[in-house]
Amino acid sequence: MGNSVTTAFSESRIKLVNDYLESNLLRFEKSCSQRFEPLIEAMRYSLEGAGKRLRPILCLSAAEALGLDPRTVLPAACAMEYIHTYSLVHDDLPALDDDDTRRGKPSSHKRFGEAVAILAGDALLTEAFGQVLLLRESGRFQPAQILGVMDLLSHHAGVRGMVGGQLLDVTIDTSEASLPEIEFIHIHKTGALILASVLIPTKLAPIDEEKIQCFRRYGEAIGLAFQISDDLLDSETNFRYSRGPRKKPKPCYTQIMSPSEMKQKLNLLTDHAIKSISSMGDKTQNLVDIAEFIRSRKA
Ligand code: GRG
Repeated sequence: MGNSVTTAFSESRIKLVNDYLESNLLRFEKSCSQRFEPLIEAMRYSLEGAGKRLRPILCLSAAEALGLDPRTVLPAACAMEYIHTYSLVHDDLPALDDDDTRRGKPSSHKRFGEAVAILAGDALLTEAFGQVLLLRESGRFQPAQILGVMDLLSHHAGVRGMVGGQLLDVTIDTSEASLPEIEFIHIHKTGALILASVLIPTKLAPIDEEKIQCFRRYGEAIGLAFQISDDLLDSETNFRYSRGPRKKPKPCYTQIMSPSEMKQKLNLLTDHAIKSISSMGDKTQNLVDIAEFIRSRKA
């Protein structure tokens, strides 16, 4: 990586993540029966494409802010991309959102059929935990630290995090949704994985509780800010409507806030995120850049 990697979303940093993702797919190909190739092809298909790599980039940037070599946390950063990608594959299925496209191309079930798409999602989720175990390869981390990362991932991706939030997203009666309810859903459905990406390095470096809380406040604020920016982008294109079995609008900020109120909230959350890490010095610059990216993103 050398000194060329200076900004959060620089080409070389995205390449670092993409190369690592690809190297692990090649590992699977080498270590499993050729008969499982179609599964790896479907995993690769969904991992590739126009993904921003927000979660791995957050993890690398948080590691940097703590003085860790970002390369040492790549396995956990890529585990976050695995979990995020599985959630997109499953969310696109006819039983959920029934979306035909994802990351600029046909969604997984459109390309491979529902059965393979479900299994590719299952494989990405399961292998994410295998990826975390690869943290041991740098020789820098203790088993207890790696277990801490596992604990964080299961907490934020499962019942207490993204999957719990997704349950509410698909079952809530949106006509009665209040702001606290919509935020509760977003904090879990979208925010939890973003927060976990920021918190992973705190499990891998000596760090006091006060600093952990700074990272937590930052991660919570950008998690919600990201969802607001997503809803804002959607409101500029089309109203968010599920074609899936719900056949009704998804819970989103657009239902209860005007675009200018949403922009105001997005600004407040972004400012709060940046302030939360302001006492930690210039190693946090990439985290600041990511918050600014979320504030003004156009895609
Ligand atoms: C199916 C268990 C399960 C969960 C699905 C994340 C999610 C939960 C569904 C996706 C629906 C959605 C569009 C949510 C809005 C926020 C979001 C996560 C957008 C997609 O994330 P990006 O913009 O995607 O980071 P890329 O492709 O850039 O990685």
